[in-house]
Amino acid sequence: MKGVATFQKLLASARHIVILTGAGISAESGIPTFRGGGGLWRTYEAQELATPDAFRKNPSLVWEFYHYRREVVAKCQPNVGHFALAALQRKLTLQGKRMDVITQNIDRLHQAAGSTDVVELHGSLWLLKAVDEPGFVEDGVKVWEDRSMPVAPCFAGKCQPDPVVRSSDIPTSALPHTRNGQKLLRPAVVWFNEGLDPRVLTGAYELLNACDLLLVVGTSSVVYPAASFAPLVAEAGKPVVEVNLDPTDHSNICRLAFQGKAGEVLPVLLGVEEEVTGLVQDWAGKTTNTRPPRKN
Ligand code: BJW
Repeated sequence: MKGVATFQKLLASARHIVILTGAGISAESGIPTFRGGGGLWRTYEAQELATPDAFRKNPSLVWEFYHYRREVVAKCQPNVGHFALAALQRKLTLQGKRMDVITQNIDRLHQAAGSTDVVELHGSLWLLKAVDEPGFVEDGVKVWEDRSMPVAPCFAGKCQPDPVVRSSDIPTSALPHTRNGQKLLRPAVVWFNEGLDPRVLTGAYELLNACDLLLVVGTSSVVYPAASFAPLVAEAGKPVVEVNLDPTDHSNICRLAFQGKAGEVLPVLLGVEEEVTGLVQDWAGKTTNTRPPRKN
């Protein structure tokens, strides 16, 4: 792959590397991207449903969309691309360097692969919050990661992507509510026309200002504010490198742009092929040991 040696020189001289990821890194895990083929659910594009207006108009439809995605993501595993980033973070930390992952994804597959302190710009599919209120649902001590399936009985058998189905019109009272039943809950993700959590965004800018190398993986770089991150770093005179299946609007501001699947490019580019093999084997061992016994 042309440019690998140049990238590895940049990597070797960097003290603080930031990785910005988008839906493309999870594509090889089987999670559809937003703007590629397969981004439609029923006949809707994500942009039509991922808005506070859409939720206000039809909370049942928007919840069905997110519940379907919870079902898809729950069955997915981190892929080689996620493992390569986790392996690099571990390796750099041992060398006394720093690496941070800022992701636009809500699937938590970076964390599943072993990445730590991941900045989730757009929230998480596994957290819930009350409508029009700050903060997440907690269990009294900490934020509650809710992976229950279905998250409410009303969704059982209802969230299929079949384009003939429009909305199941589930009564709002049956949708997920706070324990006292008073407040309607929603997925704790950031929709279009909603501000990002200011603490999360400030944290991301601090990392971008401090880093000396930005690697952008699997994002079309069209959704703001994340779309402004690469230009910000490039304008500061620091190298930006892209890994994407296709060229993007930002390829021209990148010092290097690698075209290909993240799972194929990253292990070689980051020089972590051996470590990735180890992490994949560990994962396979863990999932084999924890798989419930088959019923037959
Ligand atoms: C592979 C691969 C493989 C495939 N290997 N690569 C300034 C200018 C213009 C507009 C705005 C602006 N500032 C704000 C806005 C409005 C809006 C916005 O950006 N609109 C644009 C569409 C123009 N932004 C907002 O509303 C944000 N809020 C905000 O800024 O608040 C202040 C404000 C409010 C109102 C007005 C003005 C200011 C919030 C944005 C929230 C985005 N939320 C979503 C949904 C999250 C929950 C959910 O998942 O349902 O986040 S939208 C969706 O897009 C999701 C993603 O995180 C995000 C980015 O998509 P991503 O990850 O890039 O995916 P794709 O599909 O686009 O690209 C995948 C890429 O992977 C492709 O390039 C493939 O080639 C590649 N790929 N397979 C490597 N194997």
